[in-house]
Amino acid sequence: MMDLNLITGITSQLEHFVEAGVDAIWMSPIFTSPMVDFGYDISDFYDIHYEYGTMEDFKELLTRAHELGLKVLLDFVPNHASTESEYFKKSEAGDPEYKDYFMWADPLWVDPENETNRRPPSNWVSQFGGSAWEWSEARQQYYLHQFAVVQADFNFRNQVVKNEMFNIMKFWLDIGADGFRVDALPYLMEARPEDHNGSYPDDPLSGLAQFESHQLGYTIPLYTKDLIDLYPIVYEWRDFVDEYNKEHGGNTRVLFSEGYANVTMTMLYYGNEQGDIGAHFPFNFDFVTDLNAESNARDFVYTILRWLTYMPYGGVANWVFGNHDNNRMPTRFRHDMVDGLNAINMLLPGVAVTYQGEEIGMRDGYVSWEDTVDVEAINRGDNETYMLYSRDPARTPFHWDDTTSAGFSTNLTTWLPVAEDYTEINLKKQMEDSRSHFKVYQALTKLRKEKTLSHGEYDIRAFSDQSFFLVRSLRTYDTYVLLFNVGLASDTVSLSRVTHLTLPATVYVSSINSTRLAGDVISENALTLASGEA
Ligand code: TEU
Repeated sequence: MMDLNLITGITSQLEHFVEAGVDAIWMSPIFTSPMVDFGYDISDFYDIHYEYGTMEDFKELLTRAHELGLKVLLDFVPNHASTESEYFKKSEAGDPEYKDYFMWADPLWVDPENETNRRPPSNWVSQFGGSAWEWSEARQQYYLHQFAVVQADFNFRNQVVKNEMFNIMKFWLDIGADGFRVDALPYLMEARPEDHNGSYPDDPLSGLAQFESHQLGYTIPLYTKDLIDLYPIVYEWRDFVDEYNKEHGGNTRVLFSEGYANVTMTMLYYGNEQGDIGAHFPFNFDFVTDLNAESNARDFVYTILRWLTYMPYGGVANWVFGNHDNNRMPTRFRHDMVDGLNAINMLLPGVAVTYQGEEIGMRDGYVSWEDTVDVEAINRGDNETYMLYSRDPARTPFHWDDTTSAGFSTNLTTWLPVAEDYTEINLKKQMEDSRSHFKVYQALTKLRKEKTLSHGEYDIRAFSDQSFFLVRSLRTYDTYVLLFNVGLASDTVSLSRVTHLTLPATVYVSSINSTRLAGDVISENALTLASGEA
């Protein structure tokens, strides 16, 4: 067998995406990096990380993907650069061109008796724990890092930095990337001393801080997150991508924005009422942050409708069920909800986003403290508490089959250990089994191509605390109905309450824990759904 690296490995398996019915893939960062934060600490924005492959390998991946009709999106990480980057090294050394590339600031206070006793410019905290300010001996100033110490925040009030971001985007679009998932946008801008009597304002302490008399880690990020001046930057990026599309043909290059924020701030990534346009869509994390195994049917309906209600007119919705930062979908919900959740994802209007493994119902892997590599878990946890923070369990290798390391590698040792259940849950088995999560997933991605599902109206309502329905209809085309019992007991529902539904109806897709099969005919008005059945 040919020796494969990460990139040629993906190229060799691109048919999986075609088989699964996927149209586009997003790769987390593949750029040169010391790999402190899974490649989100980029030291060269213009090159491929050596362990992952070469530029030639990546070009080959693009060619093959495009031949197969797949789009390839890259991760664009504008908020910060690795302290190993040339940008940072030159900035720290005071090179005039790079001097203001990052958020440098003098200490707020220095002990006149002992100069090593100094206080950072504000109480701002890093997402990964501890102060967001780090002292540089070389420069005798603090720099800001909203994530790891080695991820220095760019200064977005510096036009040179803003220009450089266009250069980076252009570079990868020229190579053939189809667009970007844009990382950590809420953190792009911070409050300026100029607007706060000359010094960086402290974030207010949360209630918890006063009770536990903790200074760090219990603040409300008022001055470091969701600042209103970050959105125009996103609108400029969209203009850039539109312009690029115009010049190079095709109207298909896209921007998806990543940021956890409340619904109002999130919707601003789409654009504003003044007519500025931003991301093609901001990731919708509601299924990740607001729903879980405890949620009832009304919570599902309410949460789904919130996005659809707040979304600006003409916007494209999207649904995210997991990613590399959160526990896997079957682990946060219940194992028997996998097919029902994939069905909502596919049948709701808008873009369906699948984190690798959701198509086969992969669960979190077990990663011991010794094997933990996630910087957040290491910084914030210890050998007892790390699991509260660790993102590693969702990052263990994909299960291709039941051979060594689940077919991910021919090595017995992989970068994170393979989850133990790989002999039970793997793609090969699910392709062979007559009924499987993967087969359900395939049926759903095929069904999505129906005009009703791509263009139709929707209605969604709870039958009870346990079950809800989603209807998609379009004039004289077929109507599609999803019934889902998210509760723990069986539930009998009355189909007469489902709008647009004419009985009898044909079952198109059913979950592996449904008693019904595709092709079955449903005519009963009192229909009993088992727990988790869709
Ligand atoms: O995450 C951005 C983000 O908002 C994080 O706070 C996220 O909520 C956190 O990782 C949860 O534990 C992006 C990337 O997806 C993440 O992997 C990176 O670590 C982070 O940016 C820094 O680049």
